[in-house]
Amino acid sequence: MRKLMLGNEAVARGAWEARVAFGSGYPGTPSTEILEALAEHEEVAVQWAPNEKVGYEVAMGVSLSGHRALVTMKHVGLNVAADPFFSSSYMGVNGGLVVVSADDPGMASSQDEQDNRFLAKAAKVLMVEPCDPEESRWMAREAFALSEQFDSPVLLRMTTRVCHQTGVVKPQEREAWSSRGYLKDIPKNVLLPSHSKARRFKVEERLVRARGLSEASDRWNPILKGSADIGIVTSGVSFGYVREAMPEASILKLGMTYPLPIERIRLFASRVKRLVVIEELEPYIEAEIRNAGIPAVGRELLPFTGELNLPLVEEALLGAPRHKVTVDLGGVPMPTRPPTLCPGCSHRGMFTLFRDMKLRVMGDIGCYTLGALKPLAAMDACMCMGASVGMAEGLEKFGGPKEKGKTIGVIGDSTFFHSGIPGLIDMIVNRSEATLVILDNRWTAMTGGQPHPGTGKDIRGNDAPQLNVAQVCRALGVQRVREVDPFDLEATRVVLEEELAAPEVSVVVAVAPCILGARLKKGEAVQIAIEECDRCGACIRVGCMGIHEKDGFPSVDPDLCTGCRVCAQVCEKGAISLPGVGRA
Ligand SMILES: Cc1ncc(C[n+]2csc(CCOP(=O)(O)OP(=O)(O)O)c2C)c(N)n1
Repeated sequence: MRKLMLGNEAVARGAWEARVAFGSGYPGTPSTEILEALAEHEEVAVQWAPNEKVGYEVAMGVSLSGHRALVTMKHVGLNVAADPFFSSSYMGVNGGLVVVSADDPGMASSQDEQDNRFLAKAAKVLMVEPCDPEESRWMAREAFALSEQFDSPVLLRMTTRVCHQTGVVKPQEREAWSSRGYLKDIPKNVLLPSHSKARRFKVEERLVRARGLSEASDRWNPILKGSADIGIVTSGVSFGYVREAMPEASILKLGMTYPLPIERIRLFASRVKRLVVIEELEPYIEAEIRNAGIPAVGRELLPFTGELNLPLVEEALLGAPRHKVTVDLGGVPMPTRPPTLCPGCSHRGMFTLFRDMKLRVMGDIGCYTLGALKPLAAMDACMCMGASVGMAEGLEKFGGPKEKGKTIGVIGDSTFFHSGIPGLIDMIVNRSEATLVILDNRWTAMTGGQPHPGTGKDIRGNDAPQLNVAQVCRALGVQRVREVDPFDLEATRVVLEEELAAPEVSVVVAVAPCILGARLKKGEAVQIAIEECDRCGACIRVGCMGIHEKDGFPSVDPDLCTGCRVCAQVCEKGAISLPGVGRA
């Protein structure tokens, strides 16, 4: 039987075939669909974690129980989980543990382009890299056995194009595998320095054994014999481009990229006139090859940033591209679709206020990061998940007396549960006077509407325990916690002003569900009394697709407008209203 599957779905399928008992992770493009697909198998326990570190640690506990576990995340998620990732390398596993890192070359939806192959090497964890959905299936499946064979977590390194390509997969029967049972082993599992020193040698021993497999395996690291004029070493999605650009070449396709089979590469190199390495992002493989004294080129032929594609690889190998990446819309230019908050988004009013109140806004990652874009332009910084809280604390402390009461941190609710809480604790105990706004829209909206601890749903949509953001803040010790309706601009402004003026840490929780996540019915569109409009443009500057300028006047698109009335509230002339409700 064959099936069309997304790379991410194929990973879930492979894990299921390997009888994985448990899957965890935190959403993040391009990894999110893996757990969602795994959750379709009722017999597997699947859950979202509040962050990647916790997801990793729960999976590690499952592994200790003797069962197989999968944990998924995007590349920057592995930074969050780096502590258990590095340490678990010393502990090893009981039931197989497979860690998916979905890297994002080209930064389609990420703040950086880090190449996590270096993290596998730094942590001394085995790494495999599929090139398409069928490989994603079988590599995910086999990675569990590898993990047990070498007593190591295995990093399944995906990239955007592998995660999100659809291809033919050959699903197999499930393995006959059952739990190994819990094994108490204190010297192995309690990482006291004295134990770790012994484990350190075990790590090296296992890498020697794993290198042996990597060197010998035609399955993991196949050689495709071709012309002796050129030999290409490649891995992951780049393999597809190489095959298409130069089908006649000899190719060493690396599926296991840590440990690298350096003697296999040396032998391959000795049989060709010229060795070229085609890999996306950093020269990870190439550097190892050159370090081993094997002459090779690669980096100088390729761009140092972004995804590869067929024309780029053709240019590198043939001197000029033979294909172009084009989308033929029959002569019609491709419309641009700049990212923007949805009509009816509960974040828009808050950012309109931030802008109009001229606040210094330390932002965070989520849909609301779009508040940094024009016409709102109401976010001054955004670094990584959870950072808004600490950065607001730091900036407020040293922002200067004239800016007192002007610094605000803004964070989404999923991000608050992910990594905002320790920052808030820091604010409390270090006597910060900054104000934190938590945008409590009840969903992890940015990544497609996954539930989080404040949603009250689990990954399968069943009811789940629900944490209340304001209660959590009060329980931590914040004395000033206020809840507001972010669609009521005036009331929210008053609360913001009061909390910014307070000489102690304060939290404002903006409670309004995500219109998409909560599947809210679109309300009736607002209407404009054009004769009262003085064309000041305030309504356009809320940055909503539902209202735009036409012939010098604002015009409402009734199909998009949800009737949220943010534009109505900024209209000083009172020219915008909901039918039957009267003016704002
Ligand atoms: C460490 C890390 N993990 C995951 C992501 C992907 N990601 C970006 S924002 C976000 C959460 C957004 O949810 P929330 O804070 O509730 O804001 P919303 O999008 O709902 O407005 C996620 C999961 C990331 N950027 N970094």
